[in-house]
Amino acid sequence: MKIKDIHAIQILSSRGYPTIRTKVILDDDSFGIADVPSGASKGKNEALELIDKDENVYRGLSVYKAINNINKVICKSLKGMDISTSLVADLKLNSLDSTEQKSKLGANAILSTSIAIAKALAKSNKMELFQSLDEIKNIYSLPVPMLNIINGGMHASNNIDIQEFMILPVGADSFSDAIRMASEIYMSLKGKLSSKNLLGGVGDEGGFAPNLGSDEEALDLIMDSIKDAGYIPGKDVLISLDVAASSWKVENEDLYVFPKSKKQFTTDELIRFYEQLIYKYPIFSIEDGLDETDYSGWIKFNQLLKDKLVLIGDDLYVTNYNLLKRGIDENWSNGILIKPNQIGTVTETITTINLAKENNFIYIVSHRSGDTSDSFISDLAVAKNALLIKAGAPCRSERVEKYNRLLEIEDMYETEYNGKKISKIFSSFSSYRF
Ligand code: 2PG
Ligand code: MG
Repeated sequence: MKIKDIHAIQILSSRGYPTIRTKVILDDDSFGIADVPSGASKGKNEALELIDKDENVYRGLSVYKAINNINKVICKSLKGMDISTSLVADLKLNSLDSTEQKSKLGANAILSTSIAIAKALAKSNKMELFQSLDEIKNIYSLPVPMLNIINGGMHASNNIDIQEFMILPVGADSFSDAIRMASEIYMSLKGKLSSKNLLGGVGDEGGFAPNLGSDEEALDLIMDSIKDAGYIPGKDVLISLDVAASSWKVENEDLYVFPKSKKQFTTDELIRFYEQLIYKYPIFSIEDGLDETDYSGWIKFNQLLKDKLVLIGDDLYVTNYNLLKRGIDENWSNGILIKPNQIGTVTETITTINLAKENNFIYIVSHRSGDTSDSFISDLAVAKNALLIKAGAPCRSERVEKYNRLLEIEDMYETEYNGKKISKIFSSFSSYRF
C-alpha cells in the first residue's frame, strides 16, 4: 500500500486553541483523519508540541510551523512510500525528525500523521481501527471508564488544588452500564451543587468546577452523590485522583505548596496526607502524587502504599519507554498513564504499553485537557486491553466522543469483520482492591 497524499490544516481544540487535523490518503483511496490534543499540565520530558509563539497570531498559540512541516517536509518524504504497517511509517517519521523530543518537526505534526496513517491502514485492510492496531487476538476487553467529575488545579479557575476527581463504576456489568452509572452520579452531583448554589460552569474536562471549603469537601460531595444515585462507594464505585503534583513542587527544596490554598507539605507529609485520604475514601489510584523528578519520594511512596493503592505516573513517565524502564528497575510506581501525544507516534505508544504490560503495571489510556472529537484513544485502549480509560466527564463532546466510540465497539460483540469474529469481555475489576 502506498501513500498518495498527506494534508494538514489548523483547527481548534476544546479550549479554543489551535491544533492540527491531518488527512492521509492511500493509493486505494482509503483515508484516515486525525486531530491531535494538547495538555495544560505538561511533563518536562514530553515530546515537544511545536507552537508558533507569534504573539500577533492567536496570541502566540497557532501551529502553522508544524502544519507546514506536514504539508511540505513529511508529505514530500512519505508520498509514494510503501507502508504495510504503522511501524514502517513511524520509523520514517522519526528518522525525518531525528531529535529526542521531536522538536524539529513537532510531536503534534508527527503524531497527527502517525494516527492518520494508522486509521487509513485500518480502512484499507477493511478492519476496525482497534483490530488493526493489534491483530493477534479476537477477544477484546473494554476498559473501565474513569470519569473526571470535579475539576480543579490547572484545569479550572476555582479554589480546588487537586486537578481531577474521578469516579470508576467498577460494579457495572458492561461498559454501557458503567456509563449509565457515571451519568447518574454526575447528575446527582449537579443537583447537589445546584441546591448549594455552587453550580458555576464546568472545567476543561467537563467536570464541575465549584469553589469549595477544601479539597476534601469535593471528595465528600462525590461520596454523597454516589450514595444518592443508589450506589455503594467502595463496592460499585471507586474514586481516583490526579493531583498533578509536579505543579506544586518548589524547586531544590523538600517542599510542596498547594497553589490555591497555599498549604505546605514536605514529601513525607504529602505521602502521609495521601495515606489518610485512602483510609477515609475508597481511592483506587492517585496519579502524579509527587513531582516528576522526586524519584526518592516516589520510591518511598511506592514502598509504603503499593499494596493499597495504584500509583500512576503521568508527568513521571510521559509515555516514554526509557523512563518507564527506569521506573520499573528503581520501583518508582506500579502504574502508568498513556498519552500518545507525550511520545509522538502510534508505534512508540504501543511499545511503552507493551513494556508496562510485561511488568504487570496498571496502564491507563488517557485524553488531554485540551482535546478534540478524535476518538483514537478509545480504539487504542481496546486494542491493548487496557484496564482503564481516562477521558473526562460524561459531558462535553470531545470527552463523550471517546465514551461513545466505546459504546459503539461494545455493540460489535459477535460481529464478523473481514471474516474475523470479534468477541469482547468487559474488564470488570471490582475484586481488584475491595
Ligand atoms: C493529565 C491530563 C489529562 P493535561 O494531567 O492527566 O487529564 O491533563 O492534558 O492538562 O496534562
Ligand atoms: Mg495527569
